[in-house]
Order: sequence, then structure tokens, then C-alpha cells
Amino acid sequence: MSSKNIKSCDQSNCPVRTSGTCLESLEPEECPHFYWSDDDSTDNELSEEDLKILKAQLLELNNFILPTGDVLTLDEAIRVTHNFKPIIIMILGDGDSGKTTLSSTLHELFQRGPFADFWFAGSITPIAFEKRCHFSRVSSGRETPATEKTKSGDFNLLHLAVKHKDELSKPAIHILLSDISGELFKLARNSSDYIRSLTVLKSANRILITLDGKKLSNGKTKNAVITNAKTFVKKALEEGLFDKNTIIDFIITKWDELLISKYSSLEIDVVEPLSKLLEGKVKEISFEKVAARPNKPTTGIELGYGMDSLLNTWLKANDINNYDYEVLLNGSIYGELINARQFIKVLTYGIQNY
Ligand SMILES: Nc1nc2c(ncn2[C@@H]2O[C@H](COP(=O)(O)OP(=O)(O)OP(=O)(O)O)[C@@H](O)[C@H]2O)c(=O)[nH]1
Ligand SMILES: [Mg+2]
Repeated sequence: MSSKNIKSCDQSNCPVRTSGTCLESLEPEECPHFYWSDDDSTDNELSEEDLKILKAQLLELNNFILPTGDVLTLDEAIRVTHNFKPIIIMILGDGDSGKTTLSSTLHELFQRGPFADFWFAGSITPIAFEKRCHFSRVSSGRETPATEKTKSGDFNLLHLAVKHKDELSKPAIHILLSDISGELFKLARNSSDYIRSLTVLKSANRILITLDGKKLSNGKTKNAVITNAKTFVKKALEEGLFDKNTIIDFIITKWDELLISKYSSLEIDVVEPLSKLLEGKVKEISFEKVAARPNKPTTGIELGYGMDSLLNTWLKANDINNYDYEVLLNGSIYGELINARQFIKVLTYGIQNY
């Protein structure tokens, strides 16, 4: 049995172990940090267990690939879902209805400073956001702000981290926002096979369905907007993609255009029929009026109109605390790989079919 005869100190920088001299210039035994130890290893020596952990960490570091900054690769998506438990927002809707503009404006607003109740806390897809904002900037040389069309078959994810203004010392909240082309929405509406393969949507915390406000305000295009949304919702219910866990936000985009047109039948045309269709079948639905990138100065509505309340709703403390990680993991520790496979399936299916 070893006896306690080695001079030790609980201050890591004290030389008492090696030279016998106290850091505080006291007689060692008088110092409150001093103690006798039977462990003859110095503080710099690592135990077998520490070495094992360090080796594993180094190995992980060697395998770590820096994100490209563009849309999330599958590997990055797995890393984010595994490490940060993000809130996943899937945005679906007709082509040109303003889906990409929603997420690129969010990025744009956070470049200007705090937005809604939140502060920007980083992104691993800044290049993807910048690409999507480019055409709206003066440097793009365009007279009116615009968003580049999402390529046919694209199903991408963008990442944003934010902190609540009153909880800056707490870890950031991570959000994954989809950037899906309008063609995929059309495909899902028209093909039961395809909509069944979209089980990745079940991992979403919220589904956003965009309804083009500009088209709603025009008698010739209004009916198509409403019919397309209704057909998709019916199919998604039939195929079990939407169920009692689903939260849907219907986003009436380009609200500035609706205001100019003095359109006044939103309640009868949109809210009532969609609410009726989903009544008792999903967890929650809402209708939000948004002008992510209004045509200034026609209406005086600011960039990101309606998006502050949207963000506050997504990130309600309640939802975050109640967020069930098991749903995302499909009840398995390898669940994120299952999701990844679904993700590949969606990608390949979408691309092959377009
Ligand atoms: N007036 C007005 N135009 C907007 C608003 N939001 C987006 N737009 C314009 O609507 C057009 C389509 O927007 P996108 O975000 O590219 O639409 P999308 O749904 O992603 O389209 P796809 O990628 O083709 O599926 C762009 O020219 C935008 O500038 C808005 O709030 N008001
Ligand atoms: Mg788009």
C-alpha cells in the first residue's frame, strides 16, 4: 500500500511537487492549497484513460472536413442534426412563390443587426445565403431586387444559428431551412409515389407552404394558387405525410402586392377552405402575411414584413424545450443515417425525374 508522502497542491501552476517551493511563498504545510498525495505522477502526465480519449479526439479532428460554406452536404447535414438538434423548417410551394426569398431575407436581416427577439450567432452555409441574396443587391446591377430561381430538382438545406436577446449566455439555437425547387412541389402534387418518398418532411418541426400573394391578387391566377395548395395538402394527408404531429404555416407571400391590389377575400378564398381541410388532422396551422422582399417604394412595407412574428413563433421557448429529438432520430441512435438515406432518396429521385 502506498503512503501519502508526495507534496502536492490543488493549484495546477504551483511548483511544490517538483521543487518543494510553495507558489504563495508560504511554508507548504501552511498553504490552504497544499496536501500530501500518494500519486507520484506529475500534473503533466496523462493516464491511460486520458490518452485514449485524446487519441480519439485527434482522430476525429483528422476526419473533420471544414464545411464548404455552400448548401449543406449530406455529411454536414448529419453533423448538424447530430450535434445541435436543429429546428427543421421545410418550405414548400409553387415555383416563383417566394420560398428562397424567405430564407435569404432572414440572412439579410441578420446582417443588419438583431432581428425580432434574436441575434445572429453564425451559419455554416454563408456562401449559400450570399448566392441567394446576390440578385437583390445593387452590386448585381439589377434595377428591381430579385431571387435566382432554384434549380429544377434541387432539395438543399441552409443553416442559421441565433440566440435569444435575453439569453445570450445560453447555447445558440440552430435552424435548418430547406431550399426546395417549386418543380418538386408540383411533382409531389401529381405523383403519389413521389409524395410517399418525401418522408424526410416528417423530420421537420414546421412545414411552410407558400401561397403567392401576387398571383392571389389576380383573378386569372388566383384559383390555381388555391387549388395547388389544396391538392398538395390532400395528397399529404392521404399518404400520411401530414398527421397529428404536423405544424403547418401557410405563408401568404408578396403581401405588398396584395395590398396594392386591394384584395379582400383572403379569409373566404384561402383561410376557410384550408382550415376546413386540415381541421382535427394536424397539430397546428397558421396563416401568416409576409412580404420578404417588397417592391419598394410602392407600398412603404419594409423588407421582411411579417417575418419577425414568424421567427418568434418558430423559436418559442416552449417548442424548443418540448422538441422531441427522438422523432428526428427515428427512435434509433443510427436514426440520423436513416434520415440521411431518405434524404439521398429524395435527392436522387427528384433529380432523376427531372
Ligand atoms: N413584390 C414582392 N416580390 C417578392 C417578394 N418576395 C419574393 N419576391 C419575388 O418573387 C420572385 C420569386 O421568388 P423566389 O424566392 O425565387 O421564389 P421560389 O418560390 O424560391 O421559386 P422557385 O425557386 O422557382 O421554386 C423573385 O423575383 C422575388 O424577388 C415580396 O415580398 N414582394
Ligand atoms: Mg427558390
